[in-house]
Amino acid sequence: MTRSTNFSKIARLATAVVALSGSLGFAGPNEDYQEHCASCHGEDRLGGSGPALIPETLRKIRGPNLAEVILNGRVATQMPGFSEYLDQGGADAIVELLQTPIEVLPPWGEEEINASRDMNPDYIPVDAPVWDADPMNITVVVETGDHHVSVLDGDTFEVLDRFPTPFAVHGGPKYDPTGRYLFIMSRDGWVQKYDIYALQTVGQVRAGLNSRNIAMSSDGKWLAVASYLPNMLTILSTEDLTVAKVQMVKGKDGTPSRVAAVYQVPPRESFVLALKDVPEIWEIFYGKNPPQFGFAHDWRTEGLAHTDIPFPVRKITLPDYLDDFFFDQTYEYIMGASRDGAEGTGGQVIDLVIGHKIADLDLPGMPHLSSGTTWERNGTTVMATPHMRGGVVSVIDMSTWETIKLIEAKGPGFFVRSHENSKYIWADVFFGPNRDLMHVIDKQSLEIVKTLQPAVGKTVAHVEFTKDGRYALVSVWEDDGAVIIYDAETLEEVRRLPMRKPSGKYNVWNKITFSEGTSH
Ligand code: DHE
Repeated sequence: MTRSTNFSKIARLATAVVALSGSLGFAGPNEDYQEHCASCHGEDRLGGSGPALIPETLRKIRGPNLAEVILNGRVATQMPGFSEYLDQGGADAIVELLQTPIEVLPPWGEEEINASRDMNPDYIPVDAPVWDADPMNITVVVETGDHHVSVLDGDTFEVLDRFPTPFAVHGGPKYDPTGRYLFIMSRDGWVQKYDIYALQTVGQVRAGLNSRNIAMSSDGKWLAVASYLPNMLTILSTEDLTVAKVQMVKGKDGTPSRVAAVYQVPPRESFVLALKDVPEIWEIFYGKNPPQFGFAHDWRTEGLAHTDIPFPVRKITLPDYLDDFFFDQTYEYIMGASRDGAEGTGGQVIDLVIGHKIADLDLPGMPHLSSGTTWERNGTTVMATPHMRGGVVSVIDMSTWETIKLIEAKGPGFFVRSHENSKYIWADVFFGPNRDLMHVIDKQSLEIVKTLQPAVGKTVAHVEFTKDGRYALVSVWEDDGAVIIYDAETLEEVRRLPMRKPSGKYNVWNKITFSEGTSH
């Protein structure tokens, strides 16, 4: 990739420039930043060949760790150490600067996004996979430890490829509907397209400056990118990563809003946006015949037909903020909650067809709805969601929207996962002293049947299944971590694959067939 090539050149150049200018000591954080960091991370801290250094993207790395990276570099990346030129005080002062929000953002619209496109000149498309595995049982593993993705054969668990990604990937990568192309997004707004058949990166583009997640259209033509900075949704052509539309987001009263997340709604051929700063959700249609419900009036007043307007917008006003969603399997109902909500503020159910709230949800402790899972129980569909505060997993009856059970867990969790062919749901305990535990819960009795402790003292989280649900893949979420493969029936460990801080895992079949057990 040209980006990493440029990156290493620039990093070496930056180091050389600093070396030539001699030891600079502590000149003040702004001067030190420009001297040592700007050539890779941008004069404005919004990134260049290196990632953006702004609080929004650095929040995961605590102050002392950041100073350590500045002084000693980051192993297995292009980031060199600067201890020769900076003392601890100088590094600490730069950290303080990096943790200060940027007041004025540079323009980042269609022109800038298109100009950032970086297509791989060495990419050669292939007619068929260059490997021998079942294309529907490929699973990708995001390794956040050194910013790579591993491509696994879901039958043999052989690693077919391991390729570099942009810095700090977040949210689920998305497959196109054939399962051939993978799209990955970093918190810096970079979107990478990877061809699984050819095991090659096709290219990348910076669709936002600080982004949240991506969603694929059901026809595979469009990729929507939700961003905090700027407040916008970018719609890219999946073919060549060019911009199809930049939709700035302002609530009905003109308040600008960050886009917390975007999801696809296949039956309606639309994307639905969770908004952080206004009590609205937006639906943006990409299909030829969008349903005729309550579109924003801007396109109607222009006197144009549906089909003349690319990506018409429908804005739904809500009684409360909703920035975390879960869709039922029909995609008619949205279960939503606000992440900023205090404990016990609950959530709402919105009927997307009529655009109204139809029920309240009784949910304690900051639910993480986008990580929920559904299944059939006693003739009705139920949904389980973890909570990021309070140690329970809530189970909700999706016909009455009532909470039917609070399953006591050993602490707050992040992800709950299952598969149609499994009788269990798996719930991690991501936060607190018991973060090395993983609960396995019976889908019918709603009782914990086993609590696994795969690596004592290490964070264990996020589960994905193989295509047939026979094996469950669990992350040991540490830099010297692993993906552990369990027999999903006997709950015995089958194999352990060493990985660098593996986070999410994503199976082609489970994703493109919208398995009820996993996120879409
Ligand atoms: Fe995530 C998915 C939001 C913090 C790892 N996370 C999602 C999604 C949303 C979201 C909206 C679903 C989108 C999708 O996959 O398309 N996450 C948020 C937050 O608001 C929150 C709490 C704070 C933030 O600053 O973003 C947050 N998330 C984290 C983390 O700290 C995690 C654990 C580590 C990290 O990488 O930052 C994390 N989030 C993940 C992962 C998924 C995810 C691995 C995809 C799960 C899946 O199976 O689909």
